Amino acid sequence: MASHPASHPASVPTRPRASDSIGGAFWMFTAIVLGFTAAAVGLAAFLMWLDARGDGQSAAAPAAIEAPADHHAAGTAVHAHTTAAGLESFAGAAPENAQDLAAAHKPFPAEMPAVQAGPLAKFNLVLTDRTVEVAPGVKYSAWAWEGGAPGPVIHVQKGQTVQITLTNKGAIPHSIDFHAARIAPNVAFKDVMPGESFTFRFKANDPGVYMYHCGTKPVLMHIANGMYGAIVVDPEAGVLPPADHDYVLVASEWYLNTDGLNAPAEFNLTKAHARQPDWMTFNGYAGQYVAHPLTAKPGELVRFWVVDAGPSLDTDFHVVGTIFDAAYPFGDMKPDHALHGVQTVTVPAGGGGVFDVKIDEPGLYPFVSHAFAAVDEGQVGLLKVGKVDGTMSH
Ligand SMILES: [Cu+2]
Repeated sequence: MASHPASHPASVPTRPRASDSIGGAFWMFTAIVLGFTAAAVGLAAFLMWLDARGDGQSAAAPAAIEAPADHHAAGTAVHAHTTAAGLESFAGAAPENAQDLAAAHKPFPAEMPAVQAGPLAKFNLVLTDRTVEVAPGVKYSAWAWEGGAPGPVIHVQKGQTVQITLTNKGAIPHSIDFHAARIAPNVAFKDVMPGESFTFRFKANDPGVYMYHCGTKPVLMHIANGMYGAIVVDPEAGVLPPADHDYVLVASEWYLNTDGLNAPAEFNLTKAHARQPDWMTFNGYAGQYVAHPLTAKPGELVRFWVVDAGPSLDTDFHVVGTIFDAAYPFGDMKPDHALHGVQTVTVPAGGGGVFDVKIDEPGLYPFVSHAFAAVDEGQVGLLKVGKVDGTMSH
């Protein structure tokens, strides 16, 4: 695809208009949903974008990454070279049947599961080495969970005791670090050997939405390989206005050593250090909620519980076409700390945030990381409000 001839922007007809300058990948995914007969429009923009990225590749580039010892002489120019990196990007790689694969993909369930009854909530988490798909037709050799990446959403009530049993079916030691816990890490987050299980408990006293992840070294690699998930700790009843829909989104990046189209790609440490992902996703798969939108009825309160698993990039959460009625930055759930009427809120790597929207007008409302490279790399979904002509029924 990188050899696709460059197209002039003027050759792209009837590019859809929107309040945001939305990238090629977004329109490719959107085209699937909206049923544009001109799906090629999005694809053409997408290929142009790929070509632009391809221009940055050169044999000389790796030398630029090896920064010279004389930092004063290097100045900002070398820095710019480093961030441009010249690393080979596989962003946007897609087989010819990508649209069919996107439609056939079973999306990660974003709906928050129910809380278990009683004072003790028990969860079994099983780690395993498995191939996952991170985008249509793009396979990745992950260290993940039995269901893929992210791991299952854990939902508890403030005051519950949480019992975690971690079973390691992988080939190397792993562990689990719960950001919602106040507990000695050397005791609870210790390495679990292959074939073994480990159980620990903590009391969920702090409401919010938190990351959990493998904390075994090198942590960057264990997280980038898929070993993360979200835990929601509900505040006491009555603290938050009741939501009609609770959707959990785990943002993350994928760093690939190949395009993953023929054989599974593996982790690329150089790209991870350069923070140059190939794909960025909500719940592990590029654009899955574009092909399979989340839904609400007009006027309903939709609450997004967002975790950014990283491993390294922030998520600038934004819903196109509306404004947050309430935002709980960093997952601070105290109502008098909430923000109102704000457009975009950063969710830091390793952090969370909670966002309420109430949309009256039927339509398709994209939710994105408004750091727009993330959108081109797959961190985009749709909230379908009410009945929208020309979209799938669900
Ligand atoms: Cu691990």
